[in-house]
Amino acid sequence: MHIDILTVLPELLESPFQHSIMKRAKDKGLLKVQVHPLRKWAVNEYGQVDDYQFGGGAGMVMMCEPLAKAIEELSLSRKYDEIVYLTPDGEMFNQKMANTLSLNENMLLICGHYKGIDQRIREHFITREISIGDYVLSGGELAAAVLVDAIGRLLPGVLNDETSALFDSFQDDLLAPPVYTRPEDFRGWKVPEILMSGNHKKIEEWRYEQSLQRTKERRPGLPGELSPE
Ligand code: 6GU
Repeated sequence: MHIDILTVLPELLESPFQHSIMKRAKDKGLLKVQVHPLRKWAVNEYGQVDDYQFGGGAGMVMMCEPLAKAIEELSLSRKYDEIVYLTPDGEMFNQKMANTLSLNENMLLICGHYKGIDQRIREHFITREISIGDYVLSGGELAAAVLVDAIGRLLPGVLNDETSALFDSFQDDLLAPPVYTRPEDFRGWKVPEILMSGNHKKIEEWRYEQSLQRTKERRPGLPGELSPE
């Protein structure tokens, strides 16, 4: 998968994809992330990409021209399956959406800033608007990083048995069960006996029960909790 990210703050996205699983995805050639500074398409020599909003009011709006030029130029090299605008009024991101988006070949992510981007760009170029939760971030960059991480780890070949996505929280609409490692007794706090039994069938049953119970307590609305089996 190839992901282009358009941003006024490219520095903010230098590190997130250079570690751990994202690094492995990159090293294996399964995921390429390219960050493009929007100021490259600025309207003047001062690097201007935003302006006051029509109708008055506080806050700047990201202008049409830099965004349109950037999107059109980037679209010459790649046929995008989705051009995504990260915005708090977008569709709420979840695991199901990550699964769907992981099937794409090429995506362009656009990070908003200030009051957001001119509505005409949203109407004429953007194919999908996504929010990562009901709170406001100062810009779309961290949201873009969240998307790339959640999607990147789902690409076939990125995870191995040890890190398999099959047992992630949410993958079956249930939260993951509790986990333990050595020592078996830490300060008198013991690991549940069943996990030391070697009975894999019983252990799986116990984990499933724990998942159900956790989901019921913490996220009663998740579909897996409403209809077990
Ligand atoms: Cl995608 N952008 C911003 N600026 N804030 C957010 C968000 C996105 N998702 C939740 N809050």
